[in-house]
Amino acid sequence: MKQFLSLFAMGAVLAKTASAHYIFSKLVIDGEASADWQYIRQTTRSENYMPTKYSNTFDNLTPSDSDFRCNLGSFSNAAKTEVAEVAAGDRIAMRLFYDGTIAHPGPGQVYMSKAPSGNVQEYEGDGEWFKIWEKTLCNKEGDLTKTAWCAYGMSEFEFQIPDNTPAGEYLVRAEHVGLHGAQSNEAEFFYSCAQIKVSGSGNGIPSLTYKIPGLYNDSMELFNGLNLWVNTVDEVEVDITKTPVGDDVWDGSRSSALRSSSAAPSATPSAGVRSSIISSCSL
Ligand SMILES: [Cu+2]
Repeated sequence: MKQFLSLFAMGAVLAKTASAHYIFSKLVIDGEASADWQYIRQTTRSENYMPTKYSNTFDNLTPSDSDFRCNLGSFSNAAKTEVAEVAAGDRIAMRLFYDGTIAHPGPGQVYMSKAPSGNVQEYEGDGEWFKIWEKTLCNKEGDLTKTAWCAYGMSEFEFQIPDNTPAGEYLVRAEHVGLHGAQSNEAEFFYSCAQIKVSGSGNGIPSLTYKIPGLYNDSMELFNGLNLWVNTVDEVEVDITKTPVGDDVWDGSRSSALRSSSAAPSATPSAGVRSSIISSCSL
């Protein structure tokens, strides 16, 4: 009976791995992985590893919804999700459920957002987000449908909390976007949020911030129109630059220069412009 059960459990794991889908569930601090959902808000989806898409959706969830912040229903689990203590400058990682690996081509990024009240367990993520990590094309001669992308094959995203990050409680949102269905508006977004408390005496100010939802829309060719089997690497790079994926990451400084494409009096010009483009898909 025991053997039967373990074979059954193995089969379940294999079935999930075979779906090629994934979600970040573990936080890694000092090389030690947490339990699943200990520090990362668990989604309430029945199949938690399924992607969020603009069309042909699962659970009716799209990147235009407020649950695009930390995944469907996850705010209902915020209070029971622990808050990990880290210092500004620490390197940490967010690791995939079932020790899966990323099996889709596309960029990976990590965003942070400070809980205005000081308590991240009560924070819905409706404030300002800034980007601290980005991986796009690492091997431009490689296969655009696979290994050309840095994140392809990764089992975790490892990143540094910028040195000058002000102390406080934050959501940390890791995201991978599979672009293999972008030609039919079916880019796949995989993401979830950790809850952390940053210590230190940092006084940096992120130079470019975004709202979620709002930072992406399906007028962006990268997510809707790009065809990895047809387009050239140069075309992919142009499409990247027209989205937040192409924006510089915040390095922790107080006065990092705004990107030329978003040079304007407001601190968040491109986010504002982006959120004014109304998605044509609002399933
Ligand atoms: Cu997929």
